[in-house]
Amino acid sequence: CMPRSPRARTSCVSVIPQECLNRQQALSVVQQMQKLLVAQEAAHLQAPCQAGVGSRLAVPIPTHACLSTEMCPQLAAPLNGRMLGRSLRVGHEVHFICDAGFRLVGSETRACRHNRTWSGTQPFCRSIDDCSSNPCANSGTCVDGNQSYTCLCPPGWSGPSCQTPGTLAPTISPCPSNRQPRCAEGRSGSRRCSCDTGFQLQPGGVCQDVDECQLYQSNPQTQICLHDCLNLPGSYRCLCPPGYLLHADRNACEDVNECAGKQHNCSQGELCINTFGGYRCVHPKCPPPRHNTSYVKTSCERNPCPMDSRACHLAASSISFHYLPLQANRTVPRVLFKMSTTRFVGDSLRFAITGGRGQGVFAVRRSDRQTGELLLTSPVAGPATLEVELEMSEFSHKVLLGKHIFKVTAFVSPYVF
Ligand SMILES: [Ca+2]
Ligand SMILES: [Ca+2]
Repeated sequence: CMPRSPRARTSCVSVIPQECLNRQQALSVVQQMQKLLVAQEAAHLQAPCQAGVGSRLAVPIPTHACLSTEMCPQLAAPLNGRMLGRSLRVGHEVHFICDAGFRLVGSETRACRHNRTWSGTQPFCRSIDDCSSNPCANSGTCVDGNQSYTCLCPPGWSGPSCQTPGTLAPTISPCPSNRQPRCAEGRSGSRRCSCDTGFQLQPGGVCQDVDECQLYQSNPQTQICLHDCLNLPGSYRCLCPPGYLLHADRNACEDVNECAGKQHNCSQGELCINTFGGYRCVHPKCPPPRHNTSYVKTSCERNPCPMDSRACHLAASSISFHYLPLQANRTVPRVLFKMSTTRFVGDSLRFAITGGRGQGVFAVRRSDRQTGELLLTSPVAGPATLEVELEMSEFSHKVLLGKHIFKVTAFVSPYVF
């Protein structure tokens, strides 16, 4: 019942939490309904015997329902929803409901007809589009989540709705943080007052909002939000930086996969690489032809060498590109990447770092006879882009048979998530 849109929050729609059903209450109502329905059905199914011998039931049961043992085909509950009612007999009904965050499209109720077919059509549950109200200001991009949305803000704007100029600064809610308590007179004439959840009774007799952010957020042991916390009257809300969605647990931040959701602006020839908190457009390129050596444009495999070209035989037989998204300050040592050969004909493999700008934090080592691995050896504070070039050389009786080059790029997030 908290206003979902931050704009609604600033316009101060006062919703008293007690008037609304929380998740547990709503679930309990649904369960009660289900029980009622099962009980009714059971009564209905027993009725034919009584009706058949001249029952004196006050409510007449239609003959076809009493006598019919004919059934309709089994129905399935919709994905992200449930089916209430289990009887498939003629004259019976089943009902469909969707989970929170979804709305039903199609028939809410279906009845088993005389011709043993169901009325209506099979419904399905469609996710409620949280972006339909265009909640992001200043040309922010809205990303639909599970009962929530995230605004991806353009440069110069931040905040949950891209309404804050500059860096992320929680908006100060103009809603009053004080409320009147609810009081009742006791028999002895004593007066007892209490406050809504999220408020605390003050000596002056008013209910004052508990600032959960101030109380818990500054201490890593009690931190309630993974990133930022916004205090609200009676509650609080966790905020995530642009490029992240608030997780369903309401306190963690989840990276938005812009590449999967087509929320990127990479051009046709570019590859979209999802990173923590963003994405990159990359364009891996094979080396241009040189010294009788050329590479297949699409896979960077070396073309066959002219017989007499020593330079070509010494050049790498393949060059591959690898992009690794990484969170900031990961614990080390950490294996980032493994390399091996499928066509091992020599007697030994050697692995080495041969270039790149991130050698200081990387190391290579052999993990088994045919595999080498790239290790991160010290934590990296983001944001950073680290590049490293690795070489795997294959030898037979100390004679070089061939070598493969791996160009690895790590995109490190500004955050630890
Ligand atoms: Ca609060
Ligand atoms: Ca991302």
